[in-house]
Amino acid sequence: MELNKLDINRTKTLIDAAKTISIVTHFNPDADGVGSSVALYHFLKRQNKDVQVVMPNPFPSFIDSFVKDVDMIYASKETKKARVRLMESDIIFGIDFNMVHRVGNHIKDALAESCAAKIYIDHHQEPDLACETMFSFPDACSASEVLAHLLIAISPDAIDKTIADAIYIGLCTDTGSFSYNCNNAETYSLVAYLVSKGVCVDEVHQEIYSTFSENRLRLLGYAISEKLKVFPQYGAAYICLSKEELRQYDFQPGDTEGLVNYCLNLKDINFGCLVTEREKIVRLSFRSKKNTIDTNKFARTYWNGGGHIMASGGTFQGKLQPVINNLEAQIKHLKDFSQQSE
Ligand SMILES: [Mn+2]
Repeated sequence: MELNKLDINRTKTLIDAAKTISIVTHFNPDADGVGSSVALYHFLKRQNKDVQVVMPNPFPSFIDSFVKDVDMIYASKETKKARVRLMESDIIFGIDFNMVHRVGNHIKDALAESCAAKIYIDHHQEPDLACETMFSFPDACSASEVLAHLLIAISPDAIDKTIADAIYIGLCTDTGSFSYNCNNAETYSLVAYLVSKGVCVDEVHQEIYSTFSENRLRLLGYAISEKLKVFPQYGAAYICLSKEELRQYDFQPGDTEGLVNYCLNLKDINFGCLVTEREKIVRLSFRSKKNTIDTNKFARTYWNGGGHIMASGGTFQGKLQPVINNLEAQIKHLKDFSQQSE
């Protein structure tokens, strides 16, 4: 990963001159967004900056133990405070998103309107952001990976155990425990470096993956045994969970994390989708096997979304049934999104 030297120097100069710095990641934050925010927070805090993480809304609880001693506000709870903070910042770091609206309705206008110098660190396709500086690497496995290279470039001794742990959870979760999007030897050199800084891989994995509630594990079993629908002729499968079903299993944010990947465990199934009905919105997650379907294009075309080629998402305002009808119709045209057809 070749970070632009001018961009690194500009970032360094901006940090040196700044007093008030905010860090923001996308709505429904994942471990990559939270981990990289936490890592950057500690890095800046050690330079005695006034730093705050403005989290759009709460993140899954399995991340909690990696978020210690971080000054954080939730825009979904303290909207006004979050907006004022963004408006009054000298720098805003935006991490793990490629479009302003991805930070959610509470703060997207404040982010767009703030006069702060904006520095973006991301790995999504086709970024569309007005900013001072952007470190956009769609080939990177995670935003955390990009951030790690930036921090080391700014200060070779930047990474201590706290920062290393936070970066590692981003690397590990965005690659499905190093099973996709990580064919770059450089990623493993970084992992080796993080381990040398004190990351205990066993402990982190237990913390992240072995913290299911009983309800979450039973929801997983129910989803696979009762709700998996397979379309062998189109190489597709999906799981759909209604509001009511989620309620039965006392759904908590993060409980369906990783569920969509089970569709791809099937032989000859290249495209998987998870549909979950939330309060006023239906959320869709798409996954594909390597060199098969471009889910980013699929999500952009049909579901007002996007993301990466092998992992993306979208949303629909409205009821569940039309979503299912449309999805099943779209599955019949999946070959239009196959990567070989280009
Ligand atoms: Mn990410």
